[in-house]
Amino acid sequence: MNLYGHLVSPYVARVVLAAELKGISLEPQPIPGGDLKSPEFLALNPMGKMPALKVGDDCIAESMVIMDYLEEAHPTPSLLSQDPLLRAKARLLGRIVDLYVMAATRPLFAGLDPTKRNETEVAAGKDAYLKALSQLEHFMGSGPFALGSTLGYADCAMLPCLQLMSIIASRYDIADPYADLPKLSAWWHHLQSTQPTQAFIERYQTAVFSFFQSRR
Ligand SMILES: N[C@@H](CCC(=O)N[C@@H](CS)C(=O)NCC(=O)O)C(=O)O
Repeated sequence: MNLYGHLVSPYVARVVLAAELKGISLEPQPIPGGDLKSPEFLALNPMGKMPALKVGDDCIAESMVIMDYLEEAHPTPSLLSQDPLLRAKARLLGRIVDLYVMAATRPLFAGLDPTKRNETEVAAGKDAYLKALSQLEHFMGSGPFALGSTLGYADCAMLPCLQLMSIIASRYDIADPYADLPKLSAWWHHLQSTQPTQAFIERYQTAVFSFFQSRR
């Protein structure tokens, strides 16, 4: 298997973390053709986005689908509960992150460049981000991980996206996005103080900071 993409993408990073928890070494490889829109890469993945997972002669896209593939192709250790409702909740938390936390906050990414900042859109983006976090909080379990006592699928789906968004939010004076969200707050503190997530958080932070540095 080959995972194409760069760790700075939270969608790539969640797959890397899920693979690590399964004991599979899946380090991101350079994009074929050197670019997401190169003919070589588009022939493999016409979505033109990272990650893409090459399996034999085939290739699949979409990070949560790739996580589901890893779960089914390498069932042990499982990152999902045996309980169908908890499995659904794990996917729901990932879906909320993708559809609401990440998608609704595009203006915050765009606004990092002050010349492109639209204050009205940024204000709406901040509101959408905080609202989506409270929706996520609603569906989380009682801890210490996203859905109980085991680090799993939901934690992988959430962690890099929320970490990246909190770094970006800090540029907009949101010092603690989880201040009024006790479950998310406890979850974030727990992941920072336990392995293997502590090491992963440090690794991901390094990738994000060096990406920002390279854009200066
Ligand atoms: N829904 C996709 C999102 C992937 C995505 O948007 N990746 C970004 C990098 S963080 C990308 O490749 N963007 C390039 C583009 O949209 O042209 C997934 O979960 O894999």
